[in-house]
Amino acid sequence: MERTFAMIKPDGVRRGLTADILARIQRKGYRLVGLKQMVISRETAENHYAEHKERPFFGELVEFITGGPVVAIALEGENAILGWRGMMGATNPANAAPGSIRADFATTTGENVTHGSDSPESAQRELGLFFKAEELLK
Ligand code: DAT
Ligand code: MG
Repeated sequence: MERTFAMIKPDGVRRGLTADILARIQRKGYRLVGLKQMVISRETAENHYAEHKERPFFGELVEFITGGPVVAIALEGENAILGWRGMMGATNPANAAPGSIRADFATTTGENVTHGSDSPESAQRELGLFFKAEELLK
């Protein structure tokens, strides 16, 4: 069993896609072990996306991700890290596999509806950044 951090980004929440995305996760068979709606602080956003600090889009990325409520999700399941990345599709929706969330719901890289940790190390770091231990099911 593996845990990963998933997020419905502000564009997804604003556009009313929360229920659809949660339904996909549940149909897949992942267990929701943490779930909350929140507005991300600038500090948490800069920490979450620290690997992109030097990229030209970093400022816009932080503005975007702090610009409205998100849904923070802790998922559990077999191979959940890669499995959830697969369900999301490629970062650029133009390259996302047909039927993936980003292919179905997004048109631009900057506003691509969902986030998912990309490795066991990222998953552990991001789950710790967004959830207190007592907010996660055992
Ligand atoms: P992913 O979200 O698929 O893990 P990433 O970690 O490379 O992708 O980038 C994080 C987010 O930053 C991505 O979801 C959207 C934004 N982003 C990435 N590359 C971008 C670009 N070239 N222009 C604008 N935004 C970009
Ligand atoms: Mg990433």
